[in-house]
Amino acid sequence: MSTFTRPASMAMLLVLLAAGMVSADIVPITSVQAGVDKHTPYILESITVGNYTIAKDSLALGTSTGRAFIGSSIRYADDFDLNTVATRNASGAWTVTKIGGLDTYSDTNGDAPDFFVFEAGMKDALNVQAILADGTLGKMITIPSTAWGYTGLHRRGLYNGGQHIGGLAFAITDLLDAEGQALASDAVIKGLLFNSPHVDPTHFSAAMLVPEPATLAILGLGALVALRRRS
Ligand SMILES: [Ca+2]
Ligand SMILES: [Ca+2]
Repeated sequence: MSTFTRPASMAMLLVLLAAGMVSADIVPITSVQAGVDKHTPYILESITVGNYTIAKDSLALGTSTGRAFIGSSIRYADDFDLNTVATRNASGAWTVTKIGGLDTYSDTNGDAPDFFVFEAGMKDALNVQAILADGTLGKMITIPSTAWGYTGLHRRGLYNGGQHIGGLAFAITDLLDAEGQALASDAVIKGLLFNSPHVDPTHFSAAMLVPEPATLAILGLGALVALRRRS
């Protein structure tokens, strides 16, 4: 009997480990502020994930490349309108780099999620790889289609018309390096590669907290004081 139970419990342990690896901080987006009275355009104002809310001011867009269906463009993922969709049909990989216009991206908000993705239909799994600082790829993680959280909005228009728009969030530490180890919280990456040929993105952004002008002024004042003291 033990010959049967041991492989079975090993298999269960592996399943639990695998599940823990991909779902630790990958969470549905629980609500959004976008558009007025659910009318288009659905201009995103803020995203809420559990008890964390991030405003548009702290969200940076990236530059998307990849294929989308004729009449739709992958760059529609790079605006704040949740109704613009990049319709995709076995379109291959979708890459996002130049987040916030910068060559590299790193965490700015501690344990809070860093990346926010929205999709029309909420039925597509999301396979994600980090594009590491040296341009190589990290190991892929698969986010199941059950991770999408419903925004309460549905896509209006020709492509994906009527489909529910869902969102999910994850952190840089959910991504893996080339050996399959989770990235450190201070990891520096170039961007993300979504190896999901059918996912229909309506928006992608990343948390990028910039110091407020008041903070900058205080920092500037501090530097000035330090210089005066030195002279
Ligand atoms: Ca973070
Ligand atoms: Ca879809």
